[in-house]
Amino acid sequence: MKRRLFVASSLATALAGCDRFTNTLTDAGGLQSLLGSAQILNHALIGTRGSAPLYKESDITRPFPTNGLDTPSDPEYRRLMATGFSGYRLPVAGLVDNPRTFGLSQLRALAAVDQITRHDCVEGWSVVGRWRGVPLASLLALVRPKPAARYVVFYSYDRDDDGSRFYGSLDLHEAAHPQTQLALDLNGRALDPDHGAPVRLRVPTQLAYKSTKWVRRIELVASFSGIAGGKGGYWEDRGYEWYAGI
Ligand SMILES: Nc1nc2c(c(=O)[nH]1)N[C@H]1C(S)=C(S)[C@@H](COP(=O)(O)O)O[C@H]1N2
Ligand SMILES: [Mo]
Repeated sequence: MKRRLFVASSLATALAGCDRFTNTLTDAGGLQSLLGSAQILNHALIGTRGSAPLYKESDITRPFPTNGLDTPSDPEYRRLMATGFSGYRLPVAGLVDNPRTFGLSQLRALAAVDQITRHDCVEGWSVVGRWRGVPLASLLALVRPKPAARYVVFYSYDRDDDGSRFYGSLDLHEAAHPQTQLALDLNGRALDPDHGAPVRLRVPTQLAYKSTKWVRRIELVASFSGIAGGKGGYWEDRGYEWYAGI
C-alpha cells in the first residue's frame, strides 16, 4: 500500500508529462487535470494485475482524437511510410533460440486479438478504441525466449530533439499477458502514422506511455541497464515509474 501511494503521488506530479505531444484536448481551467489525477490515484490504489476492462462498440471515442502528433521524421520511417509500409520488417531477436524477422503480411497471417480497451495517459485523458493485432505471446512463442531473458524491449522510429530514441520495455509476465498485443489496426482500419503505424504495442493493463508506437525492433534482454538511461524506457529514464499498471 505504501508503495502504491508513492506511485500515485509520483504519477500525479508527472501529470504535466507526455509534453512531447501537442495535446489536442483542451484543459478547461484545470478540471481535466483534477479529474485526471483522481483517476490515476484510483487506479494506483485499486490496482490489478488481472485483465483490463473490455468496452462495447458504442463506447468507442468518436471522433477518435490524434493524441501524439509527432509522426517520426526519421528518414527510414518516411521511406516506409511513402510505400504504405510494404517494406516494413520487424526483427525480434536478442536472448531467443529462434530470432525472426516479420513482414506485415506475416504478422497479419497470425491469429489476431480484437479488443475494445481504454488508453489512459498520465496527463489525465483517456480514449476508448478498438485495437486489433497479434498477441505478443504468439510472437514470443515463435522466437522462444531463452531462460535468461527477463524483459522485452521495444525500439521506436521517433527521436527527440537531442537525438534520443523512444523505447520501452515490459517484463515477460506482462509481455505474455493475453491482452498485450502488437496492434496493426485501430477502429477497423490499418493504423495511421499518427497512431503508431504500421505496428504499435498496446498494453491495456498499463498506462499508455508503456504502449510503444512505431515499433522498429524488438529485443529480449536479461537487463536493460546498458540501454539508454538504464531505466527501461524513454519516459522511465525521465522519472516515470517502470511499472505502470492500472
Ligand atoms: N514511440 C513512441 N511511443 C509512444 C510515445 C512516444 O512518444 N513515442 N508516447 C506514449 C504516450 S505518453 C502515450 S499517452 C501514447 C499516446 O498514444 P496515441 O497517440 O496513439 O494516443 O503513446 C505512447 N507511446
Ligand atoms: Mo502519455
